[in-house]
Amino acid sequence: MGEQGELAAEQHVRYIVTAEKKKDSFESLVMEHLRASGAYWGLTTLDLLHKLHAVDSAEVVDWIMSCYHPESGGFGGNVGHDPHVLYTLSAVQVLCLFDRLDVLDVDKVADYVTGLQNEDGSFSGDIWGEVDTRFSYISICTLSLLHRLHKINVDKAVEYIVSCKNLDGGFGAMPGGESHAGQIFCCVGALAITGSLHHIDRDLLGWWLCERQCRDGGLNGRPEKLADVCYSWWVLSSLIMIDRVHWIDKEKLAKFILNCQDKENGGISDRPDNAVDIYHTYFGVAGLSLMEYPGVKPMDPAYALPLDVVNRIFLSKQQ
Ligand code: GRG
Repeated sequence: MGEQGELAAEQHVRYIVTAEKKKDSFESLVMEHLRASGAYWGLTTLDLLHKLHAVDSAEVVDWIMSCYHPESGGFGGNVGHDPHVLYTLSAVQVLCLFDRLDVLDVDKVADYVTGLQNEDGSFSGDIWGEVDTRFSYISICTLSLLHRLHKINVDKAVEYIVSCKNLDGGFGAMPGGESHAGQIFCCVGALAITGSLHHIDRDLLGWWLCERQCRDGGLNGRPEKLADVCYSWWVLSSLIMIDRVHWIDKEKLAKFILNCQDKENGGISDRPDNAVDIYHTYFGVAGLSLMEYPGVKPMDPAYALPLDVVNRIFLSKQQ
């Protein structure tokens, strides 16, 4: 592939809008079980590129609500799929993008999330009980966006996250779990939202995170692994939250992301010359947003939503 050049924003918008319509494609098949998250990735990318109006908001909101389970208060990843906190956050994030939280029974959704907190402060992802720091972040982020953080035991939630901190300054999926950039985003994000960042040794964690930059300029998720565009988000957002983002060579990282574009048909892949998908398209554009790339809206590193959307939620009247 030749020179990376600039962000092919128009092509990426076209790729996202048309990917949604290709119902029989390979991509829509692998996306079937996590379509609510796919909607969040695609729609946030459109918003970052100032093109959210390219989709029919009423249609999206109707579809999101068809994934809702009124008896539990949770959302499934697709119509007829079981509820899970991951898709509940994606649904709430999509509704935030369109400023349509009014369609929710906010307390019912908040009670679904609250009911998944365990005695030790951790969170399960659904009724089947898997515990992971991803679910701590997801629950805390969802409840905060709904102005319902007070419904959980925040002190216990924070205590559990801190118990997943490692000697290298990073965080894992559970106590003693290996540090991984994705889990670090979740733990740092949850601590940021709850005002608990003082539990982090910023220099130690910042050092571990900036060592994720590989020779090709891209970031990996843990030592000895290949760079992947998605870590541009997980690592940069964490570095921003602990105020150490200047330890990364932004120019080299931006080049790496831009080199992963399909400049003709749109979309971004995990690394140069691989097949594009909506997940890496989102995290590539989101990474560029965190580096203040021209023409891309700024993002909030903790809520993983455009900054203007987050400001609208927290500056508006409490529901
Ligand atoms: C709202 C942005 C947002 C997220 C919601 C689901 C979630 C919360 C966070 C997931 C964080 C996470 C664990 C990300 C990592 C995803 C990933 C690429 C895992 C791959 O792990 P390996 O071991 O890959 O297959 P490596 O790169 O380590 O070889």
